[in-house]
Amino acid sequence: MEEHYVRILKERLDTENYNKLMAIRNSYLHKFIAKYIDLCNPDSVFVSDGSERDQRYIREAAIKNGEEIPLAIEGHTVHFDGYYDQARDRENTKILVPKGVYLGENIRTMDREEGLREIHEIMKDIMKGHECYICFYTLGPENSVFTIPCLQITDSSYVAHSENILYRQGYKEFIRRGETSDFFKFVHSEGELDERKTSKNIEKRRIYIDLEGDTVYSANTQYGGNTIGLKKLAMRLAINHAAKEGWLTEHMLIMGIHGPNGRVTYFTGAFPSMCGKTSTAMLEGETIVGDDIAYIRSIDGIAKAVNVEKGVFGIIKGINKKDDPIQWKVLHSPNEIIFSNVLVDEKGKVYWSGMGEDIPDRGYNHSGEWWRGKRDKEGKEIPPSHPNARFTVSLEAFENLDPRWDDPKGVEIGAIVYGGRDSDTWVPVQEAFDWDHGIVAKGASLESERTAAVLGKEGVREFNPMSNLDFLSIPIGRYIEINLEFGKKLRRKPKIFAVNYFIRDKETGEYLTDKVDKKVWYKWMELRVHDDIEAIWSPTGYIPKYEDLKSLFDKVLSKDYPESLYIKQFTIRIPENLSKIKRIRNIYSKIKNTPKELFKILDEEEKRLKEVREKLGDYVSPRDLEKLVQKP
Ligand code: SPV
Ligand code: MN
Repeated sequence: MEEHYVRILKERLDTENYNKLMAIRNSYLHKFIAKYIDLCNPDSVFVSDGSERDQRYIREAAIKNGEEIPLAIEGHTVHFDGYYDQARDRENTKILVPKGVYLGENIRTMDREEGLREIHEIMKDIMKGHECYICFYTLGPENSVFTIPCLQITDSSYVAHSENILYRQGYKEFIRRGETSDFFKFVHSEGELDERKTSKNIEKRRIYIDLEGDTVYSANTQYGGNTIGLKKLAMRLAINHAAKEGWLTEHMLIMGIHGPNGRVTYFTGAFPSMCGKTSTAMLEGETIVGDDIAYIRSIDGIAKAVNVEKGVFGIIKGINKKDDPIQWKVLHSPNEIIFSNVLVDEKGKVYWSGMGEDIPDRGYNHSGEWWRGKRDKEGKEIPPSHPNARFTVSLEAFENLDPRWDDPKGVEIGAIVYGGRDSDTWVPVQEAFDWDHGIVAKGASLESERTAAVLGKEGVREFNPMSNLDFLSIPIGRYIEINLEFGKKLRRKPKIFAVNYFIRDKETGEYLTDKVDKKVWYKWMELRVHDDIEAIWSPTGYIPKYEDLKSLFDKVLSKDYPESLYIKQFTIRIPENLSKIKRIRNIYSKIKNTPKELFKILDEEEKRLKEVREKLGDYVSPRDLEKLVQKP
C-alpha cells in the first residue's frame, strides 16, 4: 500500500511538481514536506528546481499576487511590509529548548513542546488561499566542507524571490546527497494578508527555532529578518552546530583589502545592524566577498571564511552618490532588485531618506499613501522611507565583487574587525594585543547604541558580543569560550582590531570622523597585518602613528589630516573606558560559565588604564603615549 505521505503529495501536487520533488530521492524530505502541506493547507504547491524558468515563475508570481510592484527601471520591484512589521521581532523570536536546558538570561527561550504545540496550532490552515513554494538552497558554496543544504517552505512569493537572489540554489545538492536528514528546514507563512498584501495577524507573529529538529517556524510576518529562513533564522541553527563541531558562525562581512604591490588581505568584520557593515564591505577600491554572515573554519590551522549568502539585503537609508558610488550605481541600473519600505512616486521612481536628492512631498510607502507631515496612530511623523528600508540584490551586480567570493575552500582571514555605534569611548581604530585580548576586550565587549533594525527604542546602549547576541542559540559564556578555543587551533592567527565610526567630540558632540575615513583605517590595518608599519602602545591596544595616517589620508583620500584632529580622535578616554569595563564585567559576572580568562583580561586592561591615568591624567593624547618609554 502507498504510504500516507506519498498519497498527500500525489493529491496536493500536480504531476510536474510531484516529479520534480520525487527526483530527490529522500523520503525524510518528502515526509517533512507532506506534513506541512497537510497542516498549512495551501491552495496549490510549486516546487522550484532552481532553474531560470522556475525562478522566473516565482518572480512573476510576486507581481501577479501583489506582494511586489514593478518599478520604472527594468528588473526593479518594491515590496512593503506591514507598518508594524518593519524589523526583527526579538520579543516573539524564541529558541525552543527541551526541559532542563537553560541558555541564560540574555537568550529568549521557550519550552520546546509548548512552542511546537503553539506554532503548529497557529500554522493550521494558515496557507489557505495561497500558493506554497518549495525551494532548495545551500548555505555557503556548493560542494564544500562549509556547505549546509536548506529546504524552504513558504507561501510568500516575496520571501522565495528574495532567497533566489540571496542564496545559491541547492536542488542539485539535494539530489546528490539523496537520503539524509542532515539539512536545515524553514517553514514560513505570511498568514492572512490585508488589502495592501501585508501580514494581518501581527499579534500572532512568531519565530520559533527548534534546534533539536534543525527547523525554524515563522508565521504572520513578512519582514526579511523574520522570514528569509536562510538569513538570521539559519544562523541560530548554524551557531548550535558550529559550537558542537568546533567552527564559528559569525555576523560578519568578508572583504579583500588591497595593499601594496597587488597584495590582497581578507578581513572579516562584525558590526551590529546599521553600524556601517555594508558600507564597509562596499568600500571603493576594495573587493567584497560578503556583507552579513560568515562561516569560519580552521583548515590545517588556517582560519578560512566563506560567505553564507550570494546577495545583499542592505540598508538603503543614507546611501548617496558621493559616499556610496558603487551601491548607488547598482541601485540605478537595470538589475533584479527588490526595494522594501522605500517611498515610490507615481512614475515608479524610488526615494529614501538621506539619498542626497529632493524627495517629493507625496507618494506611496510602508504607511500606504504618504504625504509630508503624515502621522501614524501614535502621533509620530512618518518619514518618507522607513529607517530600516532595504534593497535585495545579487552580489553579481557589483563591480567590486571579489574574484574568490564563491571559492569552496574559503579565503584566509588576515584580520577580524569588531565595531559598534559608540559615541564616547573607543578610538576610531585600534589593534588588540593578541587573539585572546581581541576576543575579550573587543569582540566580547562590543556595545552599540540601538538602531532601527530591531523593534524598540533607538539610542539605548546595548551589550552585543561579536554583534551576534540576537542570534545566539548557545549560552553566551560557552560562545566566548569557543571563540577563545578557536584561536588555539590556529597556527596563523588573524589580527584582531576594533573600530568605531561613531566617536563624537567630547565638547561639541560632533562626529569626529567622516563616513569615507574608514578607507584609511582599513589600509592602516592591512599594513599592520603584515607588520609593515609600527604602532603606538596604548592601554587598550595599539593605535596608529600620526605620520602613517597623514600619509594614508593623502594617498587614499587626497585629504589633509591635521594633527589636532588626530589628537582628538585618538585621545584615550580613560574614565569612559573604565566605565565600559565595569559595565562589561558586571554583565559577565551574571552569566554562568563565563570563561575565567575573560575576567583576567578585563582586569589587566583596567590595571593598564589606571596606571596610565596616574602618569598622564584622564584624557591621554597619543603624542604622550608615544613618549612613554616604559609601558606600565
Ligand atoms: C541585520 O539586521 O543584521 C540584517 C538584516 O542583516 S536582518 O535580516 O533583519 O537581520
Ligand atoms: Mn545582519
